[in-house]
Amino acid sequence: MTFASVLVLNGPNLNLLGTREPAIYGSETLADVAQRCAQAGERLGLAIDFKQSNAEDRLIDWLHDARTNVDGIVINPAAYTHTSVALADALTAIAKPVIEVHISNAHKREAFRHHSFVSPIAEAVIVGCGTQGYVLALERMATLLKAGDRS
Ligand code: CA2
Repeated sequence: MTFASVLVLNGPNLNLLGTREPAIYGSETLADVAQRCAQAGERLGLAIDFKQSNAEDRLIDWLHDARTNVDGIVINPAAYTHTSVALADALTAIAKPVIEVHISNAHKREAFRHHSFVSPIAEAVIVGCGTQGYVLALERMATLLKAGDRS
């Protein structure tokens, strides 16, 4: 039984998760993360739509669809976090809560990863919690959507 729907959106190169750089991103694949999110969704009463694209325009089109299709958005914009005003504009156009997730702690890494165009739009930002960050984001999203508050 679900009470709300959440789009979990993943940006460029996250399809390579689990194949390289395990010291930074861990050893789970994106399919493993999708499964974790589906399980969390069942537990929390959220219908999860989990998607990934390497293409900025595709991510933006999905966000436009989300204006009418979903109640909240969890997004790991990957490198577009640091570069894309277009993605930030698309997120701004959606009057739904957004939670930003990063698997690694971007603030411990190169300076160019320290700025996010998405964070000013997000209700919350979860960084450096590994792939567990997605589950934490869904838990927070369930709280926000259930209570309709920001406590
Ligand atoms: O830590 C995160 O989740 C990031 O969003 C991941 C992005 C990076 O550009 C951000 O600064 C932080 C990179 C995703 C690429 O993921 C890969 C995973 C394994 C192998 C190669 C790439």
